[in-house]
Amino acid sequence: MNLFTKRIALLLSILVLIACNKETKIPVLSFGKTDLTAESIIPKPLETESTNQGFSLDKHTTISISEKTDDLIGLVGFLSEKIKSKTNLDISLADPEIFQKGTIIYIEKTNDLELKGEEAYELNINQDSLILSSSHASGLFRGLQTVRQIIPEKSNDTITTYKTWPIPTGKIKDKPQFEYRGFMLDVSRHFFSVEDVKKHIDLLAYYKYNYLHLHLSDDQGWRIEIKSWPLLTKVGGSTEVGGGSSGFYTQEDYVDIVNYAAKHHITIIPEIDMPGHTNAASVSYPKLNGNGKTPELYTGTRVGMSTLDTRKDEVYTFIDDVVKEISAITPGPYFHIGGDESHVTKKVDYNYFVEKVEKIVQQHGKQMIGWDEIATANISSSSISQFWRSKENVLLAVEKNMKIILSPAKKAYLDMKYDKESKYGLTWAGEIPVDTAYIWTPENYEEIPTKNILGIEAPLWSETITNLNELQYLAFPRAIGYAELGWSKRENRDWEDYKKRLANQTAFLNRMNVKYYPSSQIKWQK
Ligand code: TNX
Repeated sequence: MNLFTKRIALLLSILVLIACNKETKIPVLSFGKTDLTAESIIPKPLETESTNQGFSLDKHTTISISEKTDDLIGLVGFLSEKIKSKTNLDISLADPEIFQKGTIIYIEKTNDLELKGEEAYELNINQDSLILSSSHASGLFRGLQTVRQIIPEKSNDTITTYKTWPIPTGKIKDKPQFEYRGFMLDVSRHFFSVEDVKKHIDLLAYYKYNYLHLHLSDDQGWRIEIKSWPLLTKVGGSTEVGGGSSGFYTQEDYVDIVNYAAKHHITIIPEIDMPGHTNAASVSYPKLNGNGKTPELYTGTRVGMSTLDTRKDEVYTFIDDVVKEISAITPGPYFHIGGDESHVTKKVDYNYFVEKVEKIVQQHGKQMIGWDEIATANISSSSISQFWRSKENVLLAVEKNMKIILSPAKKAYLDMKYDKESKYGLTWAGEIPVDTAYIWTPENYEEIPTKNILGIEAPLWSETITNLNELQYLAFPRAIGYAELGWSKRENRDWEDYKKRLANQTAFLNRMNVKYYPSSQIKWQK
């Protein structure tokens, strides 16, 4: 190219640029009357107001952010991926230099919100902009789940020449009532792979869970690599309920889960159950054993027959190593020591043990959680009691000014059968149909003062389930209800209203290939 043609080319490109700049906004599309308050959002937001118009999500929509930090860029990636999988639209981060002619999703970090708290968020949806605001990435992440839930399943193909997904306009102000909304998965009785756990995390995130408690050891299996005690997984992780070979997480696997959960603003809580539920540990290292029998691998489902030797120094060296190695790869604040059903540990030995282990956990920088029995020991108010069965124990914890996680078996145990038709599950705490799981008030349970309640957790013990489909059968739909109990205020919860919103989850659950229990209490939408 000579100088003259170069000049012409330059001039032409400037002309093209000017022409582009003259490009105007696409006029807002007008949809029929919408109603944001009628959307099937779960958990139900704190406050919702409708303005009855539509924001068009379509091929011209772009996303903008208030700051170019890794946090926010990560959120944009998450949202684009989810929009793509629901609508097949490619929506990405807008270049601020370039004029945006379509609707805009704006994700903003700001301290100017009326609602306080890291998980609080606001959504302002207008015809041409959808603005999501929070003071923290976790609030933005929770808000994005709401956005995902209000994108229509089907596009509107009649309003213009291209497909549009009209989102109802209005305003949502939202925050959780409890800071702790947990799910527990027992990977000991039956092992679940890293891939399965990740798939489960995807679902928990959609319903705004923020903790995943992994029950990593029990009589039947030790499931996490401890480098200084290698036989734990080699021997103790070799089988499971019903026999056959099983598995365990290497520390790398565990870190992979922790990081995947963190991307979904979910914190992992590791549990090593002790001094009971320790047969797998004692088979691996018989010197730990305290029940006087020769330990052998166990593939049955009885409980309460094993114990560590609570009066042996080596046992505490062992626990120190285990807590140290796991704590080092656990960014969250908690370490769960189990502590349940130690039927063959003398009461005095049990209390002595829990007091010593509490110190070990604290030395490794973690806060101790234990099942409700731990409150019989002389422990600090910073430790947390998880209520599963004994009101007496939980009131002891309240006396000690401890915080309580509510998992009452007769209401919140996901391993209980739904009803007579249930294929999997146990019945010792009763049958828990979908309505029973939902209709109770954690904010006012037994005589526990509300101020002591950290939140709720739904445990899924795995004696009767062996794979992801079976896990999902027991977990869904009940886990969706527990998400709402943890997040939404009592005055916003109503079974009749919830039932309809739950029925509308089918499209999502089917898209995610979730094998939920199709309870006849719900009129599932086809
Ligand atoms: C009781 S709940 C247990 C578990 C069993 C579960 C079965 C608790 C702290 N201990 O070891 O798996 O019942 O429902």
